[in-house]
Amino acid sequence: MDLARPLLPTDALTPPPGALPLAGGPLWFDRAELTVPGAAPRVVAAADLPAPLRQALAAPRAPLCGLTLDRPRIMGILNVTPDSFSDGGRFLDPAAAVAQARAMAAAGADILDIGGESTRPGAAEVGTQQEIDRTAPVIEALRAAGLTLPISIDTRKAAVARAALAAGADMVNDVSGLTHDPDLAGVVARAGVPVVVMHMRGTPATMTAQTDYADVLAEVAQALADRVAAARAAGIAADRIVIDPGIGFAKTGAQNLALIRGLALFHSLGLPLLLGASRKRFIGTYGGAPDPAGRMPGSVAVAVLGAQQGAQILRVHDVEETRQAIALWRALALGDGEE
Ligand code: HH2
Repeated sequence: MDLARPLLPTDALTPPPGALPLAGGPLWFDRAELTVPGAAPRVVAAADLPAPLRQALAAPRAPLCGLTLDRPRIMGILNVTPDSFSDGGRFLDPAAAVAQARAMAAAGADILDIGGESTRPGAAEVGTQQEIDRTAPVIEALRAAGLTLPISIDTRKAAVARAALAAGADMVNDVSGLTHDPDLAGVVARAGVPVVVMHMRGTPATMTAQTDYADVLAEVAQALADRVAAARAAGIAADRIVIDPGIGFAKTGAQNLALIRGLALFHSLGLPLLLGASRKRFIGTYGGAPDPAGRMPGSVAVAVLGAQQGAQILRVHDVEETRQAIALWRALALGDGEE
């Protein structure tokens, strides 16, 4: 497929003539690196891009669960698990989970992502009933407590998604990109809810051995385009699909860097883009932070770089720190909130 990586300025205050908006938002580009199969990449003026690519890059994205996507939205992570790599065991008690969810909402989260199964490298699969028992009561309790924020269920399983949606969740986040459970796409389609389609290879237990890519950016983009086509064939509306390159899922540290550096390429698919890098291993590797709990500063830096490349959703553990950093980036780069 043809792909183009818009070259985004760090100072986006004044668009020059001929600039196109990125995804209908405040960022813009007037040049892009165009990759056509069989030819070397070349930088072209935005006006010289093939019309379908121009349209995909520039068109506004549909709102997600009522949230406009003309600015980066913060998805706060809540893992109701004993073994998640960063917050495992802290929120297994439903009361602790509810308190953490409310704290993230107060800190400025736009969406909460609730998961009952760790998908860290090497993790074993959790039984369906156990995953439901961990997540559905927490979602129910949050709704009973009056929390109105959109809630996403982080699961690979149709039955878990069904229970979460019945309990009050609004969207589904599947790290397997609708490949793990053949029934999940149908559940999403029938419910008419948004879904995050993430890229990975293999399973959390096997993925670390599947990092053989000739061109990680192009291959992940093509694989995501294939999964989006499958989702649409299963009846999921195009304006309900979010894509995610899956940082750390069947990727080496260097491949994670390449994906984040070239992140804007994924706007070629014409869909909202989610970046999930928070506290992951590569942040420890490049930031000299062996303990996941000490990776907040590097995670915030990566979130800002993701926002600069137009990622519409940032999936993070540290909501307040990320919100503050993004607010400063918006003030500096876009003049947002200037008096
Ligand atoms: N990463 C994790 C889990 N779910 N979903 C999306 N869409 N994108 C991601 O990058 C992503 C995700 C892994 O992180 P975490 O939830 O913190 O850990 P664990 O899987 O150990 O629970």
